[in-house]
Amino acid sequence: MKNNSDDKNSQHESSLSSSVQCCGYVAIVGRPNVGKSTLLNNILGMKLSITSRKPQTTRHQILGVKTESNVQSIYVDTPGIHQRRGTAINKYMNRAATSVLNDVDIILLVVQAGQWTEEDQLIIEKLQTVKCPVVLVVNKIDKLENKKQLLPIMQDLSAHYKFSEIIPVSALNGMNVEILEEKLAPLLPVNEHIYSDDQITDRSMRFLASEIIREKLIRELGQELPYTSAVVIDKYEEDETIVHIHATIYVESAGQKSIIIGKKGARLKSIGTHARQDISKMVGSKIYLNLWVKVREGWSNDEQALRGLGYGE
Ligand SMILES: Nc1nc2c(ncn2[C@@H]2O[C@H](COP(=O)(O)OP(=O)(O)OP(=O)(O)O)[C@@H](O)[C@H]2O)c(=O)[nH]1
Ligand SMILES: [Mg+2]
Repeated sequence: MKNNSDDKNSQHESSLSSSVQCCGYVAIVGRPNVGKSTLLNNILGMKLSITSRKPQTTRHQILGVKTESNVQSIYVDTPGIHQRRGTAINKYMNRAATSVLNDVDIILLVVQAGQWTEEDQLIIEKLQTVKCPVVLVVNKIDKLENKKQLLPIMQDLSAHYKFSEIIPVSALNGMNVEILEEKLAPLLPVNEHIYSDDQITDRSMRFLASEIIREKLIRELGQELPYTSAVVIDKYEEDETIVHIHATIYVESAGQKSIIIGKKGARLKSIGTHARQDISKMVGSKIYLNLWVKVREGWSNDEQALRGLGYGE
């Protein structure tokens, strides 16, 4: 992933204002629910990565590309690094997050203002061996009742690691996000752009559609849903006027299946309606969406089943 370009960095100062191209990878890491995906979406100015109030929403690395004149930033949203039960899906998610640490040009460590936890500390320990600059993003500052709290919070945080910058932001309302981007640009290496200027992600519409369905599932079910559900797209076919999508939601028990389907199918219908609206907005055409729910016992702790459901390395 990383651009091998240390030798080119001397050209960097002049490059930001010249025609020399800069391009690099920026990992967005942090414990679950601190606002990593919301930050990526705010930077891109569009909804690419799914978000929710529930921790452990993001399960895969999601690449979001932003190109502005000669600077291309390739952001990598990651699952929240956590200490929960060691099931195969949890291990997969932690691997997907930590594997980027030694393979990018900049790391954004996202924390929540005023809420330093053991999981944040765990990530600091993982950062001890990284060579690239680490920028601390102190998110959700809109939630601070007293803005005077911010300075002491930032001072305390600076003791945890030698961060190259500490930037307070609100990923939700965009406060300071542009300032964050301005701080990142000079840290990107001189390198040719990897993606074309209009490309936003390397993920397929098929993948993004499955993520949207999963988001609606999480949002619709809230606390009732254990994070043992997965969405697989069985069919994705476009014709001139409509995209036909058949998808299956896999859960681990008959009880979970009936919760998702709801009374007379009302819940599944609502999940489908919301998903269809968002997928239609993303694809820019009409969507026919057919959703099924199936039970596959124990999939979340079964490496082979996980791969079958799209959680492969
Ligand atoms: N008030 C406030 N809420 C925020 C902010 N950023 C994110 N949130 C909310 O925090 C929750 C979690 O946001 P996500 O972006 O899904 O968090 P994440 O770090 O990607 O979470 P995982 O993918 O589970 O690791 C959502 O309800 C967001 O709306 C912020 O700046 N201010
Ligand atoms: Mg996320």
